[in-house]
Amino acid sequence: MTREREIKVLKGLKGENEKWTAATRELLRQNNVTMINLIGGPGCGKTALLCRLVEYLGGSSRVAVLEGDVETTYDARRIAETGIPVRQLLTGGACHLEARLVHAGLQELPLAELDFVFVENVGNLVCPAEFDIGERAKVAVISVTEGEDKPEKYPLVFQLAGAVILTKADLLPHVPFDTLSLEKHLRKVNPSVPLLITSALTGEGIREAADCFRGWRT
Ligand SMILES: Nc1nc2c(ncn2[C@@H]2O[C@H](COP(=O)(O)OP(=O)(O)OP(=O)(O)O)[C@@H](O)[C@H]2O)c(=O)[nH]1
Ligand SMILES: [Mg+2]
Repeated sequence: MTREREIKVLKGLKGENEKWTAATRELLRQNNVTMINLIGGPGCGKTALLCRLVEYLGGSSRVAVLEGDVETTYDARRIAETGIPVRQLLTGGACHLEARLVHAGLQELPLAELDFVFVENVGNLVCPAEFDIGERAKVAVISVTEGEDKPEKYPLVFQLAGAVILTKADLLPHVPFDTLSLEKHLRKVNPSVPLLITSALTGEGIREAADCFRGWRT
């Protein structure tokens, strides 16, 4: 006796994401734009870093930002104060940006007039790493108040990153954070990724970060 069975075939979220990732890569190629995906936990200093970076990169390169958040336009307003083009992308609850939303944001930027688009992903060290958005590179951002062990505890973003940026270095004299220990944990998951030590407050390391990103244009 045969019994009817309903089998649900769930097309992966990732499949849909890959379609938009490919479209974005083509769009960026046509316009010769380098897109960089900043990923880090809530409050690690992504927006502050971008505001400082714009000062250094802005002299020689044309830069825009896509700001990813669950809610609010606070960060887009902070970036807008620097005078560069910015669009706020709201996920309405999702813990990461998906390629389709990023693609829509890019369409609203003057791509033909740009060299770099920085995407500030939703504050989260896990989910954003799992979703490509068509970027040239991911950058893992971690602050000195988060603990040296994070690369081993949240390895994916550190494995995939083209650079790791340590932020808030001005706080090092005041917090029990050992940069050499961070590097040891990082090397266990990624032996060769550059580690850049920065402070948006003092400007330390921002020039080096800008130079690193300029190197990705060639
Ligand atoms: N001392 C110090 N504080 C910093 C630095 N960068 C950021 N902060 C502070 O850290 C807090 C969070 O900074 P944001 O730039 O908003 O961090 P974010 O990663 O963009 O935060 P979300 O977008 O909410 O995930 C703010 O109070 C900043 O003033 C820094 O280099 N040094
Ligand atoms: Mg921010």
